[in-house]
Amino acid sequence: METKFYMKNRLRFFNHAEENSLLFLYSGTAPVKSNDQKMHPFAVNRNFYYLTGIETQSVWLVLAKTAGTMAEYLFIDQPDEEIIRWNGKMLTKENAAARSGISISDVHYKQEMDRIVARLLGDRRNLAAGAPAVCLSFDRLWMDSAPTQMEIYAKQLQEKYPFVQIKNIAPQLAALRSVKTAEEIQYIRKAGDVTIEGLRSMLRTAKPGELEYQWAADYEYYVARAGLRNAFTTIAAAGPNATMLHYSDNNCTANVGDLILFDLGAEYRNYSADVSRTFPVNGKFTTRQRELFSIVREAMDVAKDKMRPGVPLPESNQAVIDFYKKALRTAKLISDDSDVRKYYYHGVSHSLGLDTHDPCAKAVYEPGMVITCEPGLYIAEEGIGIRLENDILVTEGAPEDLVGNRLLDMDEIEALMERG
Ligand SMILES: [Mn+2]
Repeated sequence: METKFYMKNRLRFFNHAEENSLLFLYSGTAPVKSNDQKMHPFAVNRNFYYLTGIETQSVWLVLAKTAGTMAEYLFIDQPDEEIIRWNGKMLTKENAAARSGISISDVHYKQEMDRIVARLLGDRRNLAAGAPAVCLSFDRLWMDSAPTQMEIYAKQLQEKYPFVQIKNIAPQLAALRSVKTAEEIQYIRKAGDVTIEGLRSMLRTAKPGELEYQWAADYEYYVARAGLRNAFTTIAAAGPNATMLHYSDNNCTANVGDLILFDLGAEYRNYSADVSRTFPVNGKFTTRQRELFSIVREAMDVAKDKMRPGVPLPESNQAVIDFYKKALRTAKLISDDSDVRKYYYHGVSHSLGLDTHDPCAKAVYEPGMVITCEPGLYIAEEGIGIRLENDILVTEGAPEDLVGNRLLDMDEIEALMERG
């Protein structure tokens, strides 16, 4: 991604930011096991990354807006020879400036941060305009989990400067991130391409009687060789396991006669693909499996057709439910419309981007949104779970499917899985 992308994002954000405000974003820190160093995979805070392009842990971005001008600061750890000898190169002021487009004179070491923040707040203590607003991105997902570093920092600021007003800018960032640029769309498309190729590669090597994690490993081997990471834990669910939506134990045998459901996604430059496919373990669909697969496949088109500008978001899922009311009767699963939810118990779509479940601040579809389309059907009594998922770009006209029909055609799947 070019530096210009992050500069443009900061400018767009600045245009929405309130006058006389300071914004703080933090890149995050890698998790620690219990007695281990911070060496575990580090996932950068996506809002921070969106505005800086920097993927290093423990970096602060501070933006200050007054009288129509924006000042930008980065605070990084000071490179240390001892740490470099152990862990490799550290982010330098030069790299941070080059990556983000923030002037090198505004990139500082962290020990300077308190002094500079105090000065920025002092500069903005404009009596006419009132107290400065301090905006932070509060993006704690579960309210009963531990406070985030952002929340802890907000509390410290409030204690030290009781006159500031603390505000949450997560919604404004979500609004910006809801609509993708051409580069972002390219990255999601590329992630999807590698995901599909990984699945194709797996279908050539994985065998009936192997464990779910062995199938998953064949897929992940391809993704790793392509130089990509996985955006989330691979779901490989055979037979009845596929009726648990986020089953990821992946430790059961894939048996002849069962279907095996995969929900997975490679990540390219921090942009996620999210794809689901369902295959017959022994390479041949039964008549019943074909019947049910066709229903889910058709539901995908029904939902996708709603993903057009101006259509309220919930309508795509409602279209699937309405379609199932008829289709599941034909498949002899229901006799009452209200029973659809026994076999289909999730939503059909979510926003996709830097997060696999990207924040979305839109009520209707807009061109530039990238969303998933993932109808499913889960029949515990038959030991069958089917989910098919593609990534869709909303355009001015017809929705553009970034994954397309690859590995959705049952004849294509059977031909690929034919073992000589
Ligand atoms: Mn999904």
